[in-house]
Amino acid sequence: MKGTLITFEGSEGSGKSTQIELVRAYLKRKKKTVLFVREPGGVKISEKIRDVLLDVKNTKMSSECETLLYMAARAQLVEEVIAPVLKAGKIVLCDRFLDSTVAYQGYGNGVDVRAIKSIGKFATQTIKPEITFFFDIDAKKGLSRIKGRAKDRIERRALRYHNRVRKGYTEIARKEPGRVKLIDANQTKEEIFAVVVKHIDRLLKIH
Ligand code: T5A
Repeated sequence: MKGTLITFEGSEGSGKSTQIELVRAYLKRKKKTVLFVREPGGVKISEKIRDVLLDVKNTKMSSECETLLYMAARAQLVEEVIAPVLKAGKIVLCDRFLDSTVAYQGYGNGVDVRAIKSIGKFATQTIKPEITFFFDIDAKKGLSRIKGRAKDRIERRALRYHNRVRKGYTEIARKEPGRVKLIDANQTKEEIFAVVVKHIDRLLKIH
């Protein structure tokens, strides 16, 4: 792949969407062509799967079904958008990717992580991010940042679930320090962006 995939990860309220917006605006100023997508979603079929996944009425969804639906949404997004855009040599910013399934369904829900990685290779066509930002925040603090919003099916889960998700992300970052940049999300938006932009500049050779 000629292009560059950059992913943004973190638990609820970690501020990754905020940072993506800042990165998008920054790269636009630098005259870079950037495509932004989110997971689950980003294309019509995947947005429909997103509705099923996040619907609070789907209380009976099994962990296996949940895992496969996240993967199905990802497979469609990769095929329709991510793979062709990367082949064309462009930059893709993705709000969540395979690491989310490892953290939320694997560490959070106890689904076999090896199975997730194996199905993940199939769903992503073995595409991996060049760099992944993991915005690390205490789960309780993150949830308090979004307490004014209507909670979706995943956000409604108990604090101990969100603590396991955070632990999962920490493990992912520990195992792949070259790709995954652990960033303390307990700083101001500007302080966090200053760290992020240094990595972006180095990766994309922006001077
Ligand atoms: N999921 C997803 C899985 O379980 N498995 C998977 O494989 C995938 C792909 C998606 C849900 O699906 C789950 C994870 C999620 O639960 P979503 O609606 O897309 O749901 O939600 P999120 O991805 O969690 O994204 P959000 O936009 O809701 O939250 P963010 O990105 O964490 O946070 P953000 O930037 O919106 O900020 C939250 C609040 O904090 C403030 C912001 O202004 C905002 O009010 N804020 C800060 N406040 C203080 N200091 C800072 N530094 C701040 N930065 C932001």
